[in-house]
Amino acid sequence: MREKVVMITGASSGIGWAAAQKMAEQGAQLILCGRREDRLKELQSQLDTPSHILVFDVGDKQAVFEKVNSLPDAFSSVDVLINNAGNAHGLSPVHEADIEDWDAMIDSNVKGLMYVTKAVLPPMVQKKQGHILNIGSIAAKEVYPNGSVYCSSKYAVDAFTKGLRIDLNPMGIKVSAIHPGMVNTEFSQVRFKGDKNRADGVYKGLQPLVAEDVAHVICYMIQAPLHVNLADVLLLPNAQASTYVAHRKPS
Ligand code: 8X3
Repeated sequence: MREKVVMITGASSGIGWAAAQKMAEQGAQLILCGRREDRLKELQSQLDTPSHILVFDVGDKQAVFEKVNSLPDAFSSVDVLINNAGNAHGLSPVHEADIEDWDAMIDSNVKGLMYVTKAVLPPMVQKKQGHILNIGSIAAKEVYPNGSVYCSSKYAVDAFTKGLRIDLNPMGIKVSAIHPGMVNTEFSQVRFKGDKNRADGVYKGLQPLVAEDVAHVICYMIQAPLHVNLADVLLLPNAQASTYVAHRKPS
């Protein structure tokens, strides 16, 4: 990991933040991307390795390419891209859902992930080396009630990951995805628009993953030998068997 340039989108909170901390411990040089500059600066101040901040919204195509193309020389050739930015907005049946929520999810989870990947790829293709690691979800594997568009966005991430792996196979560029189940981050609060009670209810009676658990596995995936690709990792809390089945202790 030492000397590697690792770019993380959505680094201003949750899994992205924890991944940045873990990579820094391993000596990686980091490009911290997000929309909240103050949060990225706070993260940067805690890190003990060289880092560079890029403030942009992954769904803003022009900004993605401008920012990636503006990277200083020391950071301009990304070795590992962690496509983490994305979120869920709302949990409603199709006929009741807010169409703005759909746009937000498709723009960041799908189009944003694709834009950032395309922007970062040229030096990887030239070097014939690199690693793209996408943060998917159990929602990329199973569709659940009221999650049609969020699940669609994550199924798209899964399909894009598989297609990218095929396209980049001749160049030896690694492409993988990690699909977490329940992780206690800001995720549910964003999904339920700040309704903390509803968000807390998601994890009631069980021990969910925390961001550091996911970051730990991401680090492991990145540090696998060059000839090894942990291509498709489903990461669940032990209490969760599927999107439908989770063992909760009565309160
Ligand atoms: C987050 C996991 O089950 O809420 O992607 O969709 S879930």
